[in-house]
Amino acid sequence: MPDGSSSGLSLFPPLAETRFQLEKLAELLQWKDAPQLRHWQETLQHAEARLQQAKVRIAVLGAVKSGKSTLLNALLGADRLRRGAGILTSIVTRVQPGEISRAHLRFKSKSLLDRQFQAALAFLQSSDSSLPSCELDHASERQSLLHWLDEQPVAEDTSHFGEERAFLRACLVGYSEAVGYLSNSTEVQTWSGEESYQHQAWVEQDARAVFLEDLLLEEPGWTWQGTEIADCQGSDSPNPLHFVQVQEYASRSNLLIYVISSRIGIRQADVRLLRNLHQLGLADQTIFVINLDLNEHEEQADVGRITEQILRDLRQCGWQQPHYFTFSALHLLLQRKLELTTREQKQLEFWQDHPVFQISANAWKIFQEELHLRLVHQQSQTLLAGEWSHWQRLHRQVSEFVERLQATLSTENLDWEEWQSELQHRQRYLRYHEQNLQHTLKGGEKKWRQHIDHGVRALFDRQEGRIWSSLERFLKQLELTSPKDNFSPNIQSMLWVQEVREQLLRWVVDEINVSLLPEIARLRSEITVLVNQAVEPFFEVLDELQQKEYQLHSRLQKGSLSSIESPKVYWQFPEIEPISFTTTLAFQTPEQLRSWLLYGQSWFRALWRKERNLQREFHQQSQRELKRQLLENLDFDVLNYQENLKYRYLWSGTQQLLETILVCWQESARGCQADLSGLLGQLERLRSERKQLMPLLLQWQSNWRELSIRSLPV
Ligand SMILES: Nc1nc2c(ncn2[C@@H]2O[C@H](COP(=O)(O)OP(=O)(O)OP(=O)(O)O)[C@@H](O)[C@H]2O)c(=O)[nH]1
Ligand SMILES: [Mg+2]
Repeated sequence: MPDGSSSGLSLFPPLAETRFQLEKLAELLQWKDAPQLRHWQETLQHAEARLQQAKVRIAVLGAVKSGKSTLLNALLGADRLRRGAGILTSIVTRVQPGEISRAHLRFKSKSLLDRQFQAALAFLQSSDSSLPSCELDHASERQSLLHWLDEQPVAEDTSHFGEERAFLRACLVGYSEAVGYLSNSTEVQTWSGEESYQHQAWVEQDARAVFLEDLLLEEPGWTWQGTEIADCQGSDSPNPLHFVQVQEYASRSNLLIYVISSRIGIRQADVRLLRNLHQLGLADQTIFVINLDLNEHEEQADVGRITEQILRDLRQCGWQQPHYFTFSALHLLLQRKLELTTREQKQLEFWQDHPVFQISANAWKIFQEELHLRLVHQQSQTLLAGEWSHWQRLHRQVSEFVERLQATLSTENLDWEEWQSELQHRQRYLRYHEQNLQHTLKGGEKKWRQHIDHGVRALFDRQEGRIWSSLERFLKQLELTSPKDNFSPNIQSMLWVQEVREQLLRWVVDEINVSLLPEIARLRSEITVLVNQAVEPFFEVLDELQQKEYQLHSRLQKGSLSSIESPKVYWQFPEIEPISFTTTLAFQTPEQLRSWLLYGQSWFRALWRKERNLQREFHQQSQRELKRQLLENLDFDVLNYQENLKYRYLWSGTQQLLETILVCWQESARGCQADLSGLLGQLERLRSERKQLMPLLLQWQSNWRELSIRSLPV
């Protein structure tokens, strides 16, 4: 049964209610097409669209089978994410709130898939020239390759290409089912309602998961608006790229929930990931869930013992006083889930009188409260501060508008001329400031661009930058393993290529990303602060103007609305997917591999003719050549990454930020030119109705004021 204790977090500020109240006002005044009201409604729509993008992110992390998906399901109150034995989570599965269940699956583009497929094929071809070539869209070629893979005995020295074999197989087996979703661009497939369960089949089988690039679920059970929670791959997943995806998602998250199974405790892979999170500066954002396996622990003392052990291990990883919760995710899921299988029913009954039951239930409650607090805090303090001020301005403007209207309706002889001239004065004043704002943004662009340029250049400087010094250290320490006795130079070359690729990947994850990702975050926040500082005075102009007007006309008591302190203008860097250093790096393309392979073969022939110390020479020369090739590739890839980071991420984000700021300023400026001239035609009618209208307006005002008081930032 759902316990209903997860209270939802509403979008902050309360846009939907604001829209509702504005509609009500239009109704009261029977004035649906008033330009001023329409302007405010549009302002709200824009804010809503921006807030749809802005997300507080929560990453659920942990080892394989620690219960990550189970915990997420417990939070949703339904079995929405596939859970069970084996490595199921092959892709970061993101969950956002939605009115009904929806699954959005983004498929790889045809060209990306082809590239990956041909690269894997090139590896295998090196080991066996009888391997047929294959274009994925040729059914007969697929069939013969699959046949070859099934029939060919796996020789000892080719067993190293297990990963490539598995990938090729998955592509071949799943292709006919996936082909409908593949095209030249990335395709998004959406399943709604009952159909949305189909997504589970796509993530749990390799023959389908290989075609996927991204998976987003909308779930009514996830009620925290403006947030996203992600079920990440296990820290000990055998696929090294999974670790990268987890690292990258975690580094963008505001909160991390690390799940540790009480049955298993902390494993070696956890230690690596935990240290990594620490280095990324995410320690304070991490909370731990010790997932109790109720079948394993008969009594409380046992739980205590295990908890102690886990805490000791966490201290080793850098958490002196970890924030942790101890409960059984499966138990809570079964309690909340609506339809139970007979087995689940039995399990639940069996646990009914379990001595640890109460500890688990209490911890769950506190866990949810903690989650709520942290999310609200994140939303109000950082993410939405700018939007909050924007909304607050609109709120004040509408109040002012209604008060003016009331004044107009209750005065018999209104001095329109005075009113008009005041409005014109305001318009001139704001136009002047708008021009200034635009000048400031134009002038700032050059400075900010330079700031980004310097920052990125400092990171990637060949002499002094951290990235190259780290890459050079990598190249220096790189040692190829000795060749096998019965080596075939073809296979040996490919094995070395693979070996180097894996080592490089690991190096980037453990040595480079841990400093690169925080540096990028720092650069992003520096730019954000600089831009905010530059535009702040312009928002102050708006606020001052309004404050003055507002105090003049306001009949509200001091101590209510006007005394509420708004947070400082704080516009956030927009949501753009960061560029991944790891996936930009070398040895991705089959061409590079092929050229290396050709090189290896010619070397072998040349050496063979000389017939001396073949193996050692081959080893040494290969190492030299591979390092040279790698360096060449790295030169190109790092430059490529650097440019993308600068232009496609930092600069493009800054431009978006500037656009948003300008639009918001203009919206607010227009909103405070509360132009009642459009009202002239309506005035006689409204005046004749004022006896009924005034009390209704008063009532409306009190609801309107209520909105603002309820939405105070925490
Ligand atoms: N007995 C018991 N089983 C549990 C508990 N939590 C999870 N399980 C089971 O353990 C299995 C693995 O749980 P998942 O939630 O799929 O684990 P995961 O961490 O998402 O695993 P991957 O996605 O493969 O990394 C599932 O069959 C769960 O039902 C628990 O507290 N007690
Ligand atoms: Mg899982």
